[in-house]
Amino acid sequence: MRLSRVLLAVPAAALVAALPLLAFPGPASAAESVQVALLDLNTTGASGTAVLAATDAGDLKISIRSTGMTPNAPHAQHIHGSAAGMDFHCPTRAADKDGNGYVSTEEGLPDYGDIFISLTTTGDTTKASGLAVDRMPMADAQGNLTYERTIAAAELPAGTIQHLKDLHVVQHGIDANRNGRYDLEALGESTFAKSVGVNGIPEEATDPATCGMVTGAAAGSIPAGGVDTGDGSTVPVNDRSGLYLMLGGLGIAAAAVTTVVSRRRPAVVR
Ligand SMILES: [Cu+2]
Repeated sequence: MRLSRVLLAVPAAALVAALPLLAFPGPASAAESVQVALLDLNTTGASGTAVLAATDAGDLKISIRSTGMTPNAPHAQHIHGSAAGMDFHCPTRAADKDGNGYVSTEEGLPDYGDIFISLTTTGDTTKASGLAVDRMPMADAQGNLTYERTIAAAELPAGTIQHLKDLHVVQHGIDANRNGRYDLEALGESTFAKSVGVNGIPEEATDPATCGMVTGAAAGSIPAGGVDTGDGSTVPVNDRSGLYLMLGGLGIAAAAVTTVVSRRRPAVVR
């Protein structure tokens, strides 16, 4: 039985108690392990650390610990980029094309590239699960988010381990007006969701919170392909179908978030 399955099976209180011990067990015998500093992308105070460790069997173990995340809220998180080309990177504030003070999902896409792996807690990890927030990690009442999962080699996109350097981690979901939830008050509807015809999704739920690039000597290959020009041409329209599906899922999940939160809160507070 995999560790992740075991974790899901234990009581929530025990899980919370065990997480500090389990979050960063170290690279051990990993063939390759890289640490990623997750930096605050939208000045919300969120930050964190991710460790991507390739096992001898070619699996990828991902460990993430973040703070300053929207409390009691799900955070869609992904490995963005490509193993086939383009030197994607985390966006800077210059990516805020509409000047609303926040880099949105679609404003960041030309920089950080499309979803490469969805860092869900269970089940599918492809782009199709990019905004399956019912399977994304929840931040606790203090805004701490801990995530641990090993994705089997067979489930990884081709070239993942060899191209770790071309990839980076993005966590989504911000609370711009710090009222403790995703809503429409601060930033209105998600412009990205609206651009694909989905209305009513809070911008706060989709805006990226943190981004971290894989760096260092053990980070795999030299980036393949050319440097992204930032004009969006590296994100073909037909590649956004997955995101569209995810946003549909987010719409459903957004309605369920309040229920989920109220159900989880007692376990978290305790
Ligand atoms: Cu993402």
